[in-house]
Amino acid sequence: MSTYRWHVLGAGSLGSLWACRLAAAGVPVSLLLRSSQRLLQYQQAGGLALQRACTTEQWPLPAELLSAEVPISHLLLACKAYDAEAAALALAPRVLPGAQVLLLQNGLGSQQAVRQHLAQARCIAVSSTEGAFRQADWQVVQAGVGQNWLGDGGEAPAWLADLRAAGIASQWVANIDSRLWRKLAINCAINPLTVLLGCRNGELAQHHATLATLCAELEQLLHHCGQPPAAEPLLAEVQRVIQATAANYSSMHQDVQRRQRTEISFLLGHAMAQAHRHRLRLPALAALHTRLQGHLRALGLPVN
Ligand code: NAD
Ligand code: KPL
Repeated sequence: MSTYRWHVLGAGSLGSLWACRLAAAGVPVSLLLRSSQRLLQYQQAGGLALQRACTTEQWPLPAELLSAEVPISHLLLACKAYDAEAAALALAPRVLPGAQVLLLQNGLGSQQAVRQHLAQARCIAVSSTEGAFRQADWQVVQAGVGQNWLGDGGEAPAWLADLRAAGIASQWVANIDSRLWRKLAINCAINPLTVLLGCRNGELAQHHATLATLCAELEQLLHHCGQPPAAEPLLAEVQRVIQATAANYSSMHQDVQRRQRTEISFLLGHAMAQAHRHRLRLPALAALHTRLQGHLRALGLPVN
């Protein structure tokens, strides 16, 4: 039995998946919920339900508000990138010096914002290819097997073994920024196009010239941002991901389909902000960003 407790903020898809697997391995877990109303709903539901393979398990994990007073030594921040900074700010008074904080957000930009508010903690970024979705409130389905890469530039922590024992495929990497940049570049090439064309990932195989232009600009950006290993060879990797996920709708396409806010600011928006900072002209990416923002605006969705 672990002597520490993971607090999990965000009882959404990935947060619930991590929380249930940790609990199943005997690691103490508490959920952090955003309001008394959500807490009551959670209690009435009798906990989280996780569906994986052919089984559904009920996990009546303890839950508390962000404003509770229990100090936090291990925190899994499992909200969307656009909610991460506010969540970190709200939890900052509870986070102990030297606390371990895992940042599950896709893209880049939110991790830096969180670190500013949790300077007392060790913030570790995670790049995840796991898949989960919410069937209903408090009911999560594991959608496929994936991998998590974790790192902060330092040594691997001892609790990594507990993640693995819980069946959370976790690999410590020396250069997590390179992983995050590589994934961001792949997402920038694929996700906006799937939204604008209204298609599954596989249909992008018919848009080779567009992908080649976008990848060439993304490679330039990666070089200017000090990430040359993340740039090599991008187009081939994008084509591989398109083939491997041909039947899927990208996460951004799914967000738009559900009329939910996208993580655009932490993907293509972050890429454009970095290009601007480096005075780099990337016309195809800039046009894609403008078209995507126009598309979101027309649907009444946030453009950031
Ligand atoms: P989600 O929307 O399913 O869950 C996020 C949860 O955080 C929601 O329940 C929301 O209410 C909660 N939340 C937000 N702010 C909060 C606050 N202040 N207090 C308490 N709760 C708060 O999102 P998700 O799909 O789990 O994604 C989380 C991150 O992981 C995203 O950046 C996403 O891109 C990334 N990711 C997701 C998947 C996946 O399969 N779902 C895969 C890879 C990466
Ligand atoms: O990560 C993805 C996403 O949809 O966000 C890809 C790799 C593009 C798969 O759909």
